Amino acid sequence: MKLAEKKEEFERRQSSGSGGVGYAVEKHGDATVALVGFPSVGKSTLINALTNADSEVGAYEFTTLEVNPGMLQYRGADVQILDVPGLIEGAADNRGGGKAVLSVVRTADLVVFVLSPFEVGQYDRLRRELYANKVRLDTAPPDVTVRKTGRGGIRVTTSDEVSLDHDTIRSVLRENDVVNADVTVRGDPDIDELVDAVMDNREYLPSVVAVNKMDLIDRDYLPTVESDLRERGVDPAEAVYVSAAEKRGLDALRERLWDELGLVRLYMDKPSRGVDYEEPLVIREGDTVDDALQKLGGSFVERFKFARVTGDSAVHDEQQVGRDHVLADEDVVRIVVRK
Ligand SMILES: Nc1nc2c(ncn2[C@@H]2O[C@H](COP(=O)(O)OP(=O)(O)OP(=O)(O)O)[C@@H](O)[C@H]2O)c(=O)[nH]1
Ligand SMILES: [Mg+2]
Repeated sequence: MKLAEKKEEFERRQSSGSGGVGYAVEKHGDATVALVGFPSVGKSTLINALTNADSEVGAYEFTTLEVNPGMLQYRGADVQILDVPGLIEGAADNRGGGKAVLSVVRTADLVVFVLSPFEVGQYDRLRRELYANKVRLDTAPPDVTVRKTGRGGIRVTTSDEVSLDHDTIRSVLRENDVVNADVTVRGDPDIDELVDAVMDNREYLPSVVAVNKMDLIDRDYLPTVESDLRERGVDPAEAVYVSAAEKRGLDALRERLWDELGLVRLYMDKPSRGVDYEEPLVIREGDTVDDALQKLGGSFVERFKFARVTGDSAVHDEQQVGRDHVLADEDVVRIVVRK
């Protein structure tokens, strides 16, 4: 596409009112990571360096107008990475077609903020857009259960740490159309978090900060970047510094993505074929034998008798476990099925 056409396309999207175009993104692989950043911070350059993707790179803004997926093969897992169009302030109100981009981001398992060392302040603005699009980052869902009942009003139970009083809790719930319910609140949510708990359309995602274009800065500019990060609540030691153009820092970034995704590799011990260390079955932290069976598909779910597990989740080698057993990374698992 020519630059002029791009501009036109961008303006068309700007004015296309609510919703705008949607992106059909098929989820592939074991987990999905979205690269989020302002235009021209180097998202496409980064996905090209990390994966097999071939996403257009341009020295002007809004080079990417589609969602481009790439696959990162790492430690036996397939991690899908999404290069999305640049976000700008007002994206959640659909500026620059931002709404469609944000809805793709919502489906990811991890958000990577891509920043330029000269514009670290974009971080706050990106987080605000995601917040407005009901994405909650780096926080666990509030510990609130709402069980709707037929009548009897709102009955509230709170644990000791809760600072909201019962009347406030009741009125927040009523404002959100909960009339009759048994409500249990634990922890110490504020009002916004309580609202989040009542609405079931919030996405809770972890995030990573990647500062790209590090090749452009001098050593003595680094403290500025670090203090800019600190000012925004990002521990500089937690950020990953890369140069997508020069392919530097990419190993650290891959490792960081891996850690944040919390994937669990299972080496399946297949009858008469031995243990498959090449292509692990990949599940999530906290997943059970049952989740592994679901992922295996076929008749494993119905015919399951027990599993034998060797590894960190087992108390001894070849431990016999049932469906509810929580598995650990690099467990060796043999599934025993009924004939
Ligand atoms: N020096 C340097 N330039 C980079 C780096 N990464 C990307 N660039 C340049 O920055 C410009 C924008 O890169 P893109 O990858 O197209 O940026 P983008 O974030 O995908 O931009 P949009 O698609 O418009 O949102 C291009 O000229 C790239 O060559 C880097 O690590 N160092
Ligand atoms: Mg791009």
